[in-house]
Amino acid sequence: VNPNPTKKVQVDQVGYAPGLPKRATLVSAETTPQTWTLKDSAGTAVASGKSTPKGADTASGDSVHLIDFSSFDTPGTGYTLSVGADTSFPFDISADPIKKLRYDSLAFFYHQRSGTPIEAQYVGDEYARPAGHVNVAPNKGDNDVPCRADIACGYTLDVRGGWYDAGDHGKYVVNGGIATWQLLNSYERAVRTGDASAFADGTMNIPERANGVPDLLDEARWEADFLLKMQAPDGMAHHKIHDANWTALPTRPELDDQVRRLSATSTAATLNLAAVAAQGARLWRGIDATYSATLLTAARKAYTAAKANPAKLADPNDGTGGGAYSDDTVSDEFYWAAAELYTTTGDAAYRADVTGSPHYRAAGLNTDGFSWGGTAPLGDITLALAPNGLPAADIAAIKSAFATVADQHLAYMERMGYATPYEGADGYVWGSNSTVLNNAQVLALAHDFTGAAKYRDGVFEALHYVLGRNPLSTSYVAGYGEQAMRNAHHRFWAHQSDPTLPTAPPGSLSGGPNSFLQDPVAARLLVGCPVQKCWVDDIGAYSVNEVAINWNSALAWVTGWAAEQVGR
Ligand code: 9MR
Repeated sequence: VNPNPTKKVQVDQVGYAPGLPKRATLVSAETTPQTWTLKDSAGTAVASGKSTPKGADTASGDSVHLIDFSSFDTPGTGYTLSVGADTSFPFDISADPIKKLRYDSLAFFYHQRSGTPIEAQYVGDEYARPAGHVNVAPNKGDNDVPCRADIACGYTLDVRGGWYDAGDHGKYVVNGGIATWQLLNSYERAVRTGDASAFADGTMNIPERANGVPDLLDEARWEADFLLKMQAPDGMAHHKIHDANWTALPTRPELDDQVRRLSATSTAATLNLAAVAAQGARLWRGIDATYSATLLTAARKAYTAAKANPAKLADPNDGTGGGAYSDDTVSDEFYWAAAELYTTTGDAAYRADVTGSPHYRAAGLNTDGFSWGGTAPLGDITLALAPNGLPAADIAAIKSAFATVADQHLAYMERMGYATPYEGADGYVWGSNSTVLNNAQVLALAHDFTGAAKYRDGVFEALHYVLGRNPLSTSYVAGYGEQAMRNAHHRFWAHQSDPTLPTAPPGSLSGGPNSFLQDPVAARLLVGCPVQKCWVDDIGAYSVNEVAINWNSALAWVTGWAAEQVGR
């Protein structure tokens, strides 16, 4: 069924960092410890030991043993682990791959830019393409977009730019919001830890690489500018803009001939704009004061408009030509936006909305973490990270909630065959790899707040899962690992549909196992799958193998954090 053959010895196919725990999983029904051998690239045995039988593992359906080879710590490439006749994929003991992935995961966003040519000098010939959606035939363009007929807002908007959300050509304010926030949060955290030089001008391959501004801010601004353009005259933000009908695979962005349409404004989109614009206002304050002021004005206006329209929900059935991104609970978006506005301005009114929110002090933080539809923890993270005037005891309570939830993750990870901060007792959702990585961010913050090594080790366990220590012996990050995702659901990186087009570029993250089988390919191939095996590397399997900006932003945040830990 799955074109990717599986191994009996499952390792992170990319690398284990020196000085940190190194674990692998053996698939075996034996009830007694098995002898494992670590070999170097010449095939010489350099270490050996015994596995620990763990029995049947629920998430994978495998009978497993744990292999712990932490005591071997000699950097090198091309190591393998063997048990009997079974040998793992090769891997490095090195911090270098994670330092590289920090940048490749960010490069994804330049690839996804709309409204501008993607130039070979930044991405290489195979990924270069003309600008999409700038009104060059057959494109209809995002220059002058009317509202959908059933809304008839009475104006058109120029909403060129931004990032395409995923494998489609839609651009969604809800989702653009969390993705931009996560990149900006990575930067804001790095400023506080002294690691901001990692994102300095000239660190990324983008057109703005010599403009005197940190490159991560430049990339985030590409989307922040789009979010600003989605603001209606009344201060509300349009929920999304996308094609009138779904296009076929493949469809190059510049050849998309569908009519483009704005959906109605929504409270959730408006609060995403308010939150990100307020966050951006404080980050650009000392870098571009004019832009900072523009962002803050837009954020205040959006927040006011959302309070006047507190329950304007996006239509959950509006899924033709683009995703719905509907969300029936917006108290979390209100909290997030108020937290960003209060942190940036110190205004009493925003403070009252923060402290009066049911989400205050990470009240609802749990092992579900955060996502595009659940954004309260983003407000908590900002309040815990950036100086503000809230009582020290309340900030301490937020930080301790992160440690409490991180301990819950570690407790079940201890029991899992393929340890990852997503137990999946109720299944794995669409984009499960982002759940894993967002929960890894919770673990990382617990480490930041407490200094406890166990949380750091949990973050690296999550990365090992994503990079190949999983029951499918697959790295979910393209270009990383011997058997890595290639055939992402994407209209341009559609090599599987058209061999003249490229595969997914290095550093792009597959959505990952989704046990609800929500596309025809998954429904045909994956019936009965244990949750961690509900995945296939097929371009048609969009509910398991798409890429998306809010997933790569999670990968970028976590790899940036991990690279900092191992000393870049
Ligand atoms: O990530 C989204 C996931 O949480 C939803 O369950 C799913 C179905 O509504 O949509 C996902 O987002 C997709 C969006 O709707 C359209 N662009 C591609 C996104 C990633 O698959």
